[in-house]
Amino acid sequence: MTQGVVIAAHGRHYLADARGRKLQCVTRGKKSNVAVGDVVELQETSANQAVIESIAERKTLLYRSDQYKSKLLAANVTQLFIVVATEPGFTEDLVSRALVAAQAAGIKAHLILNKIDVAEALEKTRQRLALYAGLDYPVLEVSAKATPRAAYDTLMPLLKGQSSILIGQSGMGKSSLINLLVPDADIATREISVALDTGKHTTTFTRLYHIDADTTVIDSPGFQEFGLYHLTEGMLERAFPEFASRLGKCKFYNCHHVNEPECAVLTGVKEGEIAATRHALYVQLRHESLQTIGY
Ligand SMILES: Nc1nc2c(ncn2[C@@H]2O[C@H](COP(=O)(O)OP(=O)(O)OP(=O)(O)O)[C@@H](O)[C@H]2O)c(=O)[nH]1
Ligand SMILES: [Mg+2]
Ligand SMILES: [Zn+2]
Repeated sequence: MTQGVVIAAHGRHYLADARGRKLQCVTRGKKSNVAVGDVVELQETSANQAVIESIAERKTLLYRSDQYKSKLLAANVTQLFIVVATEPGFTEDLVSRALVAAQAAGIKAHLILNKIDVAEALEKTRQRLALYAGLDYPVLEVSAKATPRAAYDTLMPLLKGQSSILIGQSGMGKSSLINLLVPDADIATREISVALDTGKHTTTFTRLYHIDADTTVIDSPGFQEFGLYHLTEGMLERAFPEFASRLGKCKFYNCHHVNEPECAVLTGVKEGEIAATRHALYVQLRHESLQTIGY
């Protein structure tokens, strides 16, 4: 048996790194519960091919889900960077959902505001992000294009010694930032595009890069939806940091914080201490979590 780390996933095809050797992998049968970042036991079948026999216990698992199934984003990451940009515009709903996913997975989250060189959209974008800064999520301002050196200096100290993933909508600049942070990322990506038979400009598969022995960073394809059907009500209420000081203070011990009388969370919304948009998202996510079929 060979041990490896899954560094790329495209459908049910995987690429594993076994001490520098790249092995194309498949799972046995129809199982597809492997995530980039997983440590796996491999049975080599030919020169550069292997079967994934088992997955080591995960420290963390970040994933999305719809009503029917979950979609694994990455295993064993210690922190999440949500990349947004001045343009094209981003959806706050997706940012908040990603933050909830990180919180529920026990992963520290940061926001990166990229393309600050687009001056005309900068102030408006900062105002939209003030909500998250107010919740103590760090917001890092960079321009991968105009000031790459400064972007590197801002991000690299945060990445050091960590396993990070960059996520966000398409076109925000995740891959541009990865190319700054990882020497030869471009070449590595092209190699894998060939190996996994893709090859477009926009990122179509999740890919892990080693920066040094104890530092990794994952690039991921842009997403338009971030379902969180797998989260229970209890997980949801704890995934909103602005609810924390109010939990347990509602009139009813099993309060859902939706429309109950004397609800401490709803009081917070009414008094303006909890953003109405965030509470509305909580209500929506709770609704989704009750629709789940087959978990
Ligand atoms: N003006 C400006 N453009 C940028 C900056 N960073 C990236 N871009 C451009 O934004 C576009 C999208 O960048 P990518 O890095 O491919 O975005 P991505 O988030 O990886 O997109 P997907 O792979 O589709 O999810 C490209 O045309 C980049 O050249 C920046 O700092 N300023
Ligand atoms: Mg990309
Ligand atoms: Zn309540």
